[in-house]
Formats: sequence, structure tokens, C-alpha cells
Amino acid sequence: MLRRWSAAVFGGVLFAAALTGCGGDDAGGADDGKITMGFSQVGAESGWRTANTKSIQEAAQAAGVDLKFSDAQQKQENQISAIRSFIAQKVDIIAFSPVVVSGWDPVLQEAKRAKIPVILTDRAVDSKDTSLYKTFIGSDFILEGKKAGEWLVKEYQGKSETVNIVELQGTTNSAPANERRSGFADVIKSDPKFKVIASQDGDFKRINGKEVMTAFLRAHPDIDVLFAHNDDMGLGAIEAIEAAGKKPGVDIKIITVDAIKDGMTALAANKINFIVECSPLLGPQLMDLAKKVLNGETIPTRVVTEETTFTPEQAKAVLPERKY
Ligand code: GZL
Ligand code: ZN
Repeated sequence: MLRRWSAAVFGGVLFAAALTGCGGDDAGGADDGKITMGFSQVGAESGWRTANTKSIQEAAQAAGVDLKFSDAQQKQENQISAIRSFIAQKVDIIAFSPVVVSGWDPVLQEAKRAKIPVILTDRAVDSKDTSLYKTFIGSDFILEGKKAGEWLVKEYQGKSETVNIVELQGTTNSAPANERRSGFADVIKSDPKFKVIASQDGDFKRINGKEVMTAFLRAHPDIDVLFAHNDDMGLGAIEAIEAAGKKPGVDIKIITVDAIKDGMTALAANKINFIVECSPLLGPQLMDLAKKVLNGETIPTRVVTEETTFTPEQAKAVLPERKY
């Protein structure tokens, strides 16, 4: 009796599996009509990154794209293995935000050999072979650094005394860190009164910003300005500045990049003096570009995101409707 019963159950399970197609070999192929996208995200290091992840996941949902999402905890080797697994799963398209600029050619050549198109989002790579990806959608980080420098030049217009600047850099060798630093340096070199007396990697994280700023304050009693490559490191630095008995935004002027809610709140409270916006809302454009690529349409090789800057007054005005 038992043997007959279990055979019937086993047959039923097989039949059900065939219906749902689960376990079939079309795990990611275009033949099932839906676009399957493999996305390798940098990590969850900052408020910007969280907002960027949310934008991509919500946009995939809205576009009917089947998203396979992986968080690399800011490790390049995790991104490379995620991309390899997307290739093995035969996804229709791969998108990723490269944690650093170099070391991508081998895995991108594997994707090219597998005929899986790749889209770069948020951060760029330094590959000489631009056929390895269809487009790069993200900010102009050099311009962001320039905007920060231009505010500082205006702020100290007509003053001649030395301006001592400390800099909290983003993740070493990431495109935003490399380019925000060079854009900023390009502008302030116009006047020798601006002196960057210390510059160190804070990995875009709040806790690192606090620790590095604490060390800066111990080594330099005469800091006038902090340029932090993102709000999170700036917010960590504010904690260190206040712990040292100084007033952020007054004793030490602070410029940051991103304009996430926490940063804008500190700006509205005059603890930060100026924020250069860096928009994380890349999801909808990414899905639109992916559909065009898979429809064989030509797309621009570079899509620059729209973004602006904020003063404390402007932050107060827009905070209520800020989405992230
Ligand atoms: C910029 C992005 C940076 C943000 C940081 O597009 O790559 O990484 O400025 C984030 O907040 O961690
Ligand atoms: Zn930006």
C-alpha cells in the first residue's frame, strides 16, 4: 500500500514542477518573455547607497524586470563572482556599480563572450576597451568636486589669510573619490591661501568619518574647512567636531556631497554649510536603457544624471518633500 501511495505523490510533484517551469533551464533566458537582469551593488555603506538600491529594486518591479540583486559588501571579488554567477544563470543583461575603477576587464570579457550586454551605473571603470559595456549612467563627479571648490572660493572671496582644509575621501580608487578630489583640487589651486593640510580615506562611512576627523582634530588645532566626499562621512565628522567642543558649520565650515535627508537636515540646521547633490535615483533610467539595449536600439554611451546644489535656506525649503 505504502509503495503505491508514495509513487502517486512523487508523480504529482513532478507534474506540478513541470507546470511552474521551476528548475527548468530557462532560469534567465530571454525566451520566457521577461527581462532578467543581474545587478551587482557596491554594498550598503551609506544613505545614498540605500536610496540607490531602493530606486533600482522599485524600478525593476515597475518595469516588470526580473531582478537578481547581489550586495558585495564593498568587496570587488564579491562583485566579480556575482557577475560570473549572472553569466552562468544566462541572465539577459548585467548592470553593476563598480566599487573601484580598475580590475574589471577579465570578467567583462567573459560577459561579452557570453553575449550578455553590461550597463555601468553610478561609478565608472578605467577599462580601455569601451566595447565591454553599453553605457555608463551616473554623475559627473569631477563637476561635483568643482562645485564644492567654487563654493569655497566664493565663501573666502577677498580674504587673504590661509584657509586650512581637511578632506575625508571616499573609498580609495573609487571613481567618486578620485574625481571629486581632483575636481575640488582643480578649483582651489587658483588661490594659494587654500591649503589641504590632511586628506584621508573614510570609505564613505559615517563611523570612519568620525574616527578620521577625530585624528585630524588631534593633529591640527587650526582646521578651517572640511570637504567630505559624502554626507555620511560629514555627519560622522560633525560628531567628532562637537566632541572636541567646536561648532560644526561655524568654527569649521563643512562641504559635503550627496544631499540625503540626514545631510539636508544638518544643512538646514547650519551644521553643514553647503551640499553638492548626487542623485541616487538611477533605477527608472536603468530599466529604460536595459529595454532599449535588448530591443537592439542604439543608446548613448554616457548618460549624466541631473543634480544641483543646496544652501541651508534651500535645504529648509525642500526638506519636507525630499524622498530619501
Ligand atoms: C556616488 C556614489 C557614492 C556616494 C556615496 O555616485 O558612488 O557612493 O556619494 C556612496 O554616498 O557610498
Ligand atoms: Zn553625483
